[in-house]
Amino acid sequence: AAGLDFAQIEQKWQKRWTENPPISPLTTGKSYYCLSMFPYPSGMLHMGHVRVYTISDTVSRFRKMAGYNVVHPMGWDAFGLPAENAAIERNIHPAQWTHDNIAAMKAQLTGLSIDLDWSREVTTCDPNYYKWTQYLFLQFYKAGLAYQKEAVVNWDPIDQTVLANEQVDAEGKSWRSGALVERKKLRQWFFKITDFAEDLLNDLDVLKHWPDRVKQMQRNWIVEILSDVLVLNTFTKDAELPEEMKELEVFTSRPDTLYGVQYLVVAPEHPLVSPSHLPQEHAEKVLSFTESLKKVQNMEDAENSKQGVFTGLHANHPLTGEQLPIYVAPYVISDYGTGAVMAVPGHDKRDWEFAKANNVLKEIKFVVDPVVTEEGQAIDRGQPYTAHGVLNSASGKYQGMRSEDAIAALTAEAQANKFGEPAVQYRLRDWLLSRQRYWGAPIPIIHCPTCNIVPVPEKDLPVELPLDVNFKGKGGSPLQQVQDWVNCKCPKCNGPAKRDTDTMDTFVDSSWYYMRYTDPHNQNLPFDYDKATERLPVDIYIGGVEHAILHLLYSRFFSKFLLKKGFFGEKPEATGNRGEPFKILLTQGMVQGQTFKDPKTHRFLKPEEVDLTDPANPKMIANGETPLMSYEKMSKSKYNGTDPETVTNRHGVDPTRLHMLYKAPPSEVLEWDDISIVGMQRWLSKIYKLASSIGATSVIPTTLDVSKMDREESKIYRFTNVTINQVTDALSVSFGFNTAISDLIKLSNFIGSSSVKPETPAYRHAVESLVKMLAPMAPNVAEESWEILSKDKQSSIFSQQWPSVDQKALIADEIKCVVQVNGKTRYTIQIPADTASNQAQVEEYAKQAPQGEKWLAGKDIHRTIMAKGGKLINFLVK
Ligand code: ANZ
Ligand code: ZN
Repeated sequence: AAGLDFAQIEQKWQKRWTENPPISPLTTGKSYYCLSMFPYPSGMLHMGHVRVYTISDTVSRFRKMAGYNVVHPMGWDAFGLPAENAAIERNIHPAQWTHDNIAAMKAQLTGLSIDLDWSREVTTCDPNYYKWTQYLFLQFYKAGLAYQKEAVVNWDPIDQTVLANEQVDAEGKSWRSGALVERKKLRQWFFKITDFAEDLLNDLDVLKHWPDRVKQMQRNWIVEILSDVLVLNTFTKDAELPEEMKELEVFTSRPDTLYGVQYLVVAPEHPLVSPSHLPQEHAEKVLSFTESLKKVQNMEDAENSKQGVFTGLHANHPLTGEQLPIYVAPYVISDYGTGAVMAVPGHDKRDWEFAKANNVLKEIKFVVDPVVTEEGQAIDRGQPYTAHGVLNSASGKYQGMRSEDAIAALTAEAQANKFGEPAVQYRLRDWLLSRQRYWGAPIPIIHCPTCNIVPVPEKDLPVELPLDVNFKGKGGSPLQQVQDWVNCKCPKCNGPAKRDTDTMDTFVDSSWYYMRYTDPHNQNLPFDYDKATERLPVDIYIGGVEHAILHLLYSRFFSKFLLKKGFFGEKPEATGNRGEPFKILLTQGMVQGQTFKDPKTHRFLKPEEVDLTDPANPKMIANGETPLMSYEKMSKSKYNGTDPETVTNRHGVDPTRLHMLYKAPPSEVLEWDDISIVGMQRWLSKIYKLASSIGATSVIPTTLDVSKMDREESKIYRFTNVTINQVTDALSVSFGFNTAISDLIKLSNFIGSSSVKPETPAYRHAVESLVKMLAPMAPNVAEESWEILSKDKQSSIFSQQWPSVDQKALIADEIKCVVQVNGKTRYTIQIPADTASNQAQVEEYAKQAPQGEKWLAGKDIHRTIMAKGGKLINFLVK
């Protein structure tokens, strides 16, 4: 490629920056927290990483030059399944595997010239980090926000172990044993994130600088469509129900079927199902039924079963007053809706099956009919009619109404008569955080036969992972087999007890890492109050849209909780922020790879099967035919992956970074090919040449005065200022890095074709500003060029102040133009200087001016004469 030896320049500067980090100008006294999502240490950066870290590096370097005290940290989301798999498959300890990968990726990041604050590095699998993850778990526990309950898990019956969803294949089989995975109930730990559902929903409105799409995804995750919750009155002759039990809330999406309700069903876990509430003669039977369900191995079977028993309780139908029996059955799920349903066997399949199986009804009611029934054609009553339709004579005054209208009408009636209301249905479930796996932060809980659940005292944290474990053993988590770790003393009664052998979901680790970065070496607390308050919220968070839901939601939950608990405060600028952790969210689009397919067989072609000598005209090597070409998500099976190191070795780091930023705006898909990187290489060489051509001979006066410049100088000075204005906006507000680059290309072209003498301050100002603005995106070539431009050879471009805009130079250069009509001066106008030679344009300005209406509108202009270089224009009218 043309000119520069990129590899040599990169090595030179990466070495110097490491030995002697440039000192930022720090002129604003303000802090800026630039965060990119920390990677999983898989061992290799991929192109998506290159994109996200190039963006955050650009923002961070720009902010430093603009005088901010910037934090741009990096760390490792280092717990998780792949490390454990490596242990099983390759006999290498997860800790070793992880640390080797971190070392490799750290070198790769440095190789990409990403300027990171390594003194703040955090690694989630380091006991110094997970000690505080455990500490935070205990804070949630003490606040009643971490609790245990039974939950359904994927169970491998051969390996006797719990599987993550990702370990179950599409056919529902275990990735390891191949056994058909069962769904089994086990005691699991949960975070009560649902307590924060309302705040997590409403506070999305605080997030003015988040993409609407992400906010909508969060909204949809937290809350579902408005449905109707109807409240029905329960009553019983035999038992005295406490006040709060006298109303039974059912959740229904079909209020139009209200007249068809024939009984009610509650979930086995419903509070109504308690011996003290049930009539004596039923209590025993109900309890032995609910007990029997706890022993069920496969929950799906129970949910699908039609089993159930009568509770002995009744409720009044809110419209007909009819007494409806209340049943308990596992087909009603406890944590969905209100855990109780109004059963409409005529229109709901599950209710129908339950009624038939338990023989609970003499006759099934039908209240909704299909809209079009041909005369005389009988409706099939051998099955429930589940679709919307038209209400029949069984629905009283609603007869003839369509379901859609009846839903609204019955909801209104329920509201008016206070037996029901439309409600927000939270979709959000509590967060199941325990994992039956080794490579995670142990849950700091001890189970004692006498004291039950005992939190590990804070002074005993961290509960360290034992290193000597057998990964290939069968039956539960490897931790369960480490007897001398599992067996411990109860901190309360000192008796023999056992540690909880579950570890935490890795999303727990990543829900607070950005807080730890504010004070990563704190030995006494997760982070210091003042340090966190000073830095939070994060100013900009950059990462993949695949984390738009869970990671961001969990982080918001942690941040809100910790603010509430006083772990940090809100600095004055953050008032009203309501503990939101991330001010600006920039979700970067996917990097897609160039994909080739055989046009006949649609088989993916390997790189060695395609001839790319003429990149615009690919050929299949086998037969010379043109392959099908598309851009698709990079994957091994499509042979369309690109390895960052190969790209940077071939084309240079700076050209790769620029190409990445230039090809698409950050949030859009980037179709990666390296055909045009050569354009970036040439441009960088051109900038280097511009710098070389003026060297370090002259110095820019501290103030440049546009009014004292000659015409050409003022032109280049204005152009430079307009560019500074646009590029500054792109790097601080719009994040349109692609337009910033095209503005800089225009500036370099303008300089290249300008007739201004290189010795003039205006010319030097243009070149220096160009190089400074290039620096955040192409740091190596900018620094190399700066070494030439600067008299002080020790000074780094990253210690320079970001170019400021001279407002005077932004005002367009204008001249006064006298307008005459038939030789008589009538008015004057201001016109842009660079249009003064364009007669048609000046005529337009004159006509459009306010006085043009009076003097020129409707007149028959037969000739126009322009004189004095646009300073006078004479209209000859009849
Ligand atoms: C009466 C009815 C009549 C229903 C009808 C359906 C059809 P979606 O739309 O998926 O949210 N339901 C409510 N809570 C339940 C629970 N905890 N466990 C099991 N089922 C439950 O489902 C809402 C419907 O699912 C509700 O509307 C309720 O049955 C049932 F012709 O109420 B429906
Ligand atoms: Zn005890």
